[in-house]
Amino acid sequence: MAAKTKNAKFDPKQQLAKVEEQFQTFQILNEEGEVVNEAAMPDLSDDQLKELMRRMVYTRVLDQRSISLNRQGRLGFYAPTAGQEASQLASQFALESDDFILPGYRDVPQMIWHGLPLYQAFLFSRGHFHGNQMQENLNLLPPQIIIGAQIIQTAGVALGLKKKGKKSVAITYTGDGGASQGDFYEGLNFAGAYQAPAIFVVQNNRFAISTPVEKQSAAGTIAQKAVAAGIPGIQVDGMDALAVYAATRDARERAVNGEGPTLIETLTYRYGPHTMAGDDPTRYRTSDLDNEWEKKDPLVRFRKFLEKKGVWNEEEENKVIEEAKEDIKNAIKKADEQPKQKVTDLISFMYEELPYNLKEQNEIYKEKESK
Ligand SMILES: Cc1ncc(C[n+]2csc(CCOP(=O)(O)OP(=O)(O)O)c2C)c(N)n1
Ligand SMILES: [Mg+2]
Repeated sequence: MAAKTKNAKFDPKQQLAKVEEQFQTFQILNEEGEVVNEAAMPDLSDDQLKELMRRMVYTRVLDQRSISLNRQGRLGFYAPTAGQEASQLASQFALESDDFILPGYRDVPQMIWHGLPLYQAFLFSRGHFHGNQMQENLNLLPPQIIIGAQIIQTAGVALGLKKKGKKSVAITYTGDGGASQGDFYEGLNFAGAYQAPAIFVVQNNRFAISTPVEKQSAAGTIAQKAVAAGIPGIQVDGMDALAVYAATRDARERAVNGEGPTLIETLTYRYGPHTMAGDDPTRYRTSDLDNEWEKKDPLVRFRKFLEKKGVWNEEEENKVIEEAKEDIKNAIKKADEQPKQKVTDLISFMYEELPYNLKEQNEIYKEKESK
């Protein structure tokens, strides 16, 4: 018979419950646009609050227009963003321009507000390489299509910033599905070990294409996955722009002060399909669930808050909608005017010096393209 030990009473249920109770959802604005957490209110001026609203309204229009441009065959790959505006834009709003963003395919809005010209976002959608050619001073990497691959890269970019003594951070975005990838754990662990100034945002929109988050993981929250990496993690109401901003700003401050990385889980929802490639959300989501989340809408909530403060009104909003439509029209025109991409461009952009086999191919394509 095994000897009884005095202190070995181990209660696995208690252990998990104790971890999970530390990851209550952080919220500042409730669904009615009322402040429910005054102490956590971020220090934003009225002009800054309006600017954040402007970006959310603009981005909602961009999403609607992108979907219809895609249907007309004028855009290519497109992953809808409506519903995720607070999660995407309020986190980007907490950054400085020298911070690096390593986005996923759904994160084009953050890239635009970090400085990517709109016509280049459209070129990215069309698979044109110029969409991924960032201007020298633009701290953006191209959107990653391979799920989770940018997590490890972010740990590396952040470590590089630290080694160079920069007071800036690397931030990355992935989804609930991305948090199931091996790369996710490696990236968090590495960034924790080196106390790299990284922010890992998991936009938990509850589905990885058609797979619900409950089937992805036994963990009660994604935020708690930070614990095993020895870094702070927080679950945020991702439909609440102020909470997302505050959590990201705090994470940034800790990172630049040498206190290492943070994992932020934003609870959000995508109203549209996964991408415009043809999935049908009605086959994996109920209309009850859609309705439940649409009631939490980030624009509605923030609008109510700003209107009560007397800094936003319908006229203001209509101005933004018109401005967005005009910008989109001009950007599509500019994208249309770009020269078609050539195979020789792709080859020469990839290498400083061409390997012999590509030299041969380059010559063949040069010949073809000259005709
Ligand atoms: C490594 C890898 N596996 C599978 C895919 C195919 N795929 C594309 S998107 C996606 C779901 C991702 O879901 P999630 O991480 O929750 O992000 P969301 O699209 O919801 O924003 C999958 C499985 C991929 N692109 N890369
Ligand atoms: Mg998802």
